[in-house]
Amino acid sequence: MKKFDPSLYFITDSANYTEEEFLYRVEQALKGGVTLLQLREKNKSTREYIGLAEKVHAIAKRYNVPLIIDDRVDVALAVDAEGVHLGAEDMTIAQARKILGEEKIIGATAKTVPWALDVYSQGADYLGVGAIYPTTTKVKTVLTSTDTLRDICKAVPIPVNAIGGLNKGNIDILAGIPIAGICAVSAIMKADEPKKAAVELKERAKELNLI
Ligand code: TZP
Ligand code: MG
Repeated sequence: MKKFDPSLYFITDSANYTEEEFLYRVEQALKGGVTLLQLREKNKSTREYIGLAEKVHAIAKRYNVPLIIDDRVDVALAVDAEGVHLGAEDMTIAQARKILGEEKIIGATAKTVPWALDVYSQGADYLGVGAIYPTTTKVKTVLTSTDTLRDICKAVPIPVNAIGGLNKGNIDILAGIPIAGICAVSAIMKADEPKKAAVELKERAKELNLI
């Protein structure tokens, strides 16, 4: 069975960076203790997505951190990434599981308890739930209350991560909710020092007993 640690889940956004700067930031985040990494690209051609995924995967492997590809089962297969993350507009979890087999990690977005139960029953390995706070990252989403987040955590036996606008200054809102980890894009990606940002976010999450 695949093993993964979702406690500090860094989701990338390459927009506004040269490839060199982007890869540098990703590596710095890994140095800072990110435990799971998602490559999230919305505007690249398939070939560009695969090209970047190969480079990111090579770096992630050096830190023993699994690489999850957003949206695209084909891209994940092409680079032999450790998994995919799928939302409401992507292939279903059941379809992806059929294609990828049992060893790959399949993450799902869920914003309600019935939705969480549905994707869990289809074979999802973890859930991303949010947005907890408004986000500046380009995404089609709505806010999810911390009550719903708590209910989802209690409803499914798989790891549940909180996502959306989270940073070291506001994750205290999650205290006492049995999440498995924190997902962050901007708090790490756009930080002056992504390594320091990852270290500090992890420290704060630990202080609050979130991870
Ligand atoms: N799904 C819900 S919110 C979000 C996604 C992909 C973006 C989170 O980005 P940030 O910058 O951590 O708010
Ligand atoms: Mg998606």
